[in-house]
Amino acid sequence: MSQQTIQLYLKGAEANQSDPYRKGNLIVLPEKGRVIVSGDLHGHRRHFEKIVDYADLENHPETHVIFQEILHGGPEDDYGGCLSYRLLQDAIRYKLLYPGQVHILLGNHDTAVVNQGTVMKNGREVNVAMQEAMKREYQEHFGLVHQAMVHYLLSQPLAVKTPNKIWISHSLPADPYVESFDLEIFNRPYTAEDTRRPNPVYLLTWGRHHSPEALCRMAERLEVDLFVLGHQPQDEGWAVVGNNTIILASEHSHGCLLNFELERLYNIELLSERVVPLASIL
Ligand SMILES: [Mn+2]
Repeated sequence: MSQQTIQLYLKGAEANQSDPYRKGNLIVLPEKGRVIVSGDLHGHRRHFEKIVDYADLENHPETHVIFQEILHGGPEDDYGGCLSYRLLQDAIRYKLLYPGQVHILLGNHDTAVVNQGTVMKNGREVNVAMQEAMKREYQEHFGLVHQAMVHYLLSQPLAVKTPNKIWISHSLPADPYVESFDLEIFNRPYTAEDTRRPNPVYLLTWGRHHSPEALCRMAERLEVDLFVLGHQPQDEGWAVVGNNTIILASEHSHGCLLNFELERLYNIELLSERVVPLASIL
């Protein structure tokens, strides 16, 4: 059982590194096809399943599905331990079935797992709670399972870039860091150290409250027109920020996904029309 789990994480890491669209830490998507983007899932299995059904990858070989922030939240064991690591494992299995079509991005909760820190969600500590559940499940093998999980998390790409100039990442550096943010992080292998404050992966995944001006400047620096982000909770499931950014959330009953084509040009209005409430998918 523990051996299989360790193997799953190692195979998932290999699949991330050998993703046919991976260039450095980016996924650079091709000229043609469809993209389905999930916002934060935080253990929401039903929405994960809906996205999998909606994408129907088996019958749509040119469709790509992007996930982020799968951990921390959702079902608990009898002792209040967080079981979201099981949803991540299922997402890795999905990637292994469709390695060139499923792309799972690094989120800040992943960095909390890497650094074994505490992290709060809705007023509750979730990272130690997840470790406790994993200890109950994997017993004396917990250390090796956790190590394999960290290895997997650090293999994840940081962002997706499309030919029609849309950038998808968990977040972006907050306003004070927009100018100084080191874009080399997308080209060189990143390490656990990079996920710690104030290093670039930390800035990328933890940034919040971006001004419209900062989002414009970041778009210039990254040579894109539009951003699709997660990370910041959205009661309505999505929101537009400034004139170039959509923030998605997929972790609650108003959760949404985004569904767009790679061969079309979008502005923020046209892209907003491609937001789909998960409740509308039966
Ligand atoms: Mn987040």
